[in-house]
Amino acid sequence: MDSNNTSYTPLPGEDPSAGVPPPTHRRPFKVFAVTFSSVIFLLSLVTLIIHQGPGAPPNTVPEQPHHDHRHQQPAASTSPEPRSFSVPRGKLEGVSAKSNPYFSEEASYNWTNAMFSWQRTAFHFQPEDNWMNDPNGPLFYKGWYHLFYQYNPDSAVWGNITWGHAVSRDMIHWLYLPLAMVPDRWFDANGVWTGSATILPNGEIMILYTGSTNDSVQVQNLAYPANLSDPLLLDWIKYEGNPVLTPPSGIGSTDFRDPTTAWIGPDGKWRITIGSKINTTGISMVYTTTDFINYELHDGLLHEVPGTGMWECVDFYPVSINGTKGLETSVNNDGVKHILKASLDDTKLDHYAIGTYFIENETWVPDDPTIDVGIGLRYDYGRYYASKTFYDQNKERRILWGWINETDTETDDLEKGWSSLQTIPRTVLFDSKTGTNLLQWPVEEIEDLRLNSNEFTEVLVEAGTTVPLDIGTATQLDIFVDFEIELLDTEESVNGSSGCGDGAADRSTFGPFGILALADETLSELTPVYFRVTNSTDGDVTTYFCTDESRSSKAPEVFKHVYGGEVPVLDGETYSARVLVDHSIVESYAQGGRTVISSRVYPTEAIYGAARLFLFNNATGVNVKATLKIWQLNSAFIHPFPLDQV
Ligand code: DQQ
Repeated sequence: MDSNNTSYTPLPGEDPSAGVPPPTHRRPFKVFAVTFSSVIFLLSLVTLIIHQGPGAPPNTVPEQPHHDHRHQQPAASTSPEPRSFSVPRGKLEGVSAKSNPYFSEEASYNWTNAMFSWQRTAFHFQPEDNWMNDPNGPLFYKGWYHLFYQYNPDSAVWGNITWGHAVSRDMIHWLYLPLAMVPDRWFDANGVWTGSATILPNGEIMILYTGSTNDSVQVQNLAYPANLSDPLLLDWIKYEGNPVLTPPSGIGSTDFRDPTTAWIGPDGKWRITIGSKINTTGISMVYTTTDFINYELHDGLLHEVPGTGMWECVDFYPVSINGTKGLETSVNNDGVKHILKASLDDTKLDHYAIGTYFIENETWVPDDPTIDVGIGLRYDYGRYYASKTFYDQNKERRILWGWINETDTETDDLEKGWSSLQTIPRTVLFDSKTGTNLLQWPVEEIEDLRLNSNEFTEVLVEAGTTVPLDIGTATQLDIFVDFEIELLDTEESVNGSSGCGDGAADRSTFGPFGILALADETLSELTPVYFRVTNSTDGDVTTYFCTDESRSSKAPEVFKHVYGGEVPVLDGETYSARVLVDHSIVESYAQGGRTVISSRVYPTEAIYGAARLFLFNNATGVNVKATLKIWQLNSAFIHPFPLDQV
């Protein structure tokens, strides 16, 4: 990127002479925001709140031009047809990386440094620069949360994979440490790939990770801390006898990766599971060990699902059926269910299912085979992959990490100099009210970032209108919103299409209604997060929670999707959402975390002080009343660890 780029037109409220704010040190533009928002709010009252009769309310989210066709949810690209593709990096090596093809020869949008800089997040974990993918071996040790991650120290694209390392006291503010492991042995010469940590009862820590060997065979390796008295766990020793596991007979040499955290049975043996495939059936194998060096492969599989392809980053853990605390990985009794998660290499989606673990024959059986692993529930219906949980013994909770890839092009990533982030760590609990899904929720520590807040009570959003929310700048937010719906006197009663429709502009009787995040004042860019309620003639009501990226950016090369999934709304519940806005990520939780969507968006105008927040209601048959509490969020402190001062 040319740092002297002159094509950039300063945004309202942005002082071009002030330069670009440093990526990890943003503060809300408070003074500007108050003035700007007040003016815009008054203008908006005149121009934007449109009242019409219930018969023909206007469409508050303009439709896309006809050529920009979108498919039904969950995910459909709205980008122009790509003209030149290359094989995504990593695929040839039997592993996933950036899944979108990139435009090798096409000019990208005329991005400015200020636009690129704005895209960097303020409170999501990102390395200082370059490429990151899967979270690895998360653990809590001697007062520090440790996060390792798949990291290319040389470039903003996948390759030369090492283990990056950072520590935190609260999983929000992070300190980068030196690389934990690099590909320096024959058994990981082509990459130190994904793995998990197990803390043994005697305090030892075992890390099992996949190495891609000098011959690109996937093997499992053991590593352990050089010095257990070091709370930072700076140095790691790779076991001299590595690899401890090679692909068993019948398993492809590039289809054997990502060992889980181990759990121990009453027989004193540890178990791990590793994902693979046989033809197109996704599988998970179980190994037992007593010393993490010698292993026995169990006859039969923990589980398999035909047609789901290679299972990457399998995760397996118990959840309490009625409790409110997370469980250590080895807990197994009548009060628990077990979650099996696989990251599907073919679709790049993370699927989980709820079921029962039978340790006597090392099998797991789903509660409902129609929503088995890979064909039913997802952790996140947006851009999300390669997740991993760990048990946080510090606060007795299970924490879920997930990798959020970019949806721009590799070309843009190389210009920016970085790619990917991790979600806000989420607590995971079984939803005892529905009994059919997990609840994910941002860790409570994020609340320490809260600054000032605004509250709005029962704001009427009539069918076909938008309502601006006067909150100042809207790039770092923690939004809580509750919607109540009020039926209009209309002939319409049945909503024909299901799912998220064709995006937020696709009107139906009972939706969509929601918020417009990262919108500019003229609504030329916006990211709707919304509910869409559908019913049928026989009275079944289904609610979908969705995000529509199709108008999120004017940059044509950015991939844009309509994302979403079904969300249970129980009798007496309002339609509730929590939305974290952090520059280029909009992370949305419906009904207390039953359905979650992470969206990456790259606005060109709705940035810095021009980013605003609206309510919208594009239903034809209901008015909605919205009650909100919205906090501005501070930036997290994410910097190198001052090791020279220790
Ligand atoms: N990423 C790692 C693999 C894993 C994949 C390589 C999932 O171990 O299967 O970077 O994103």
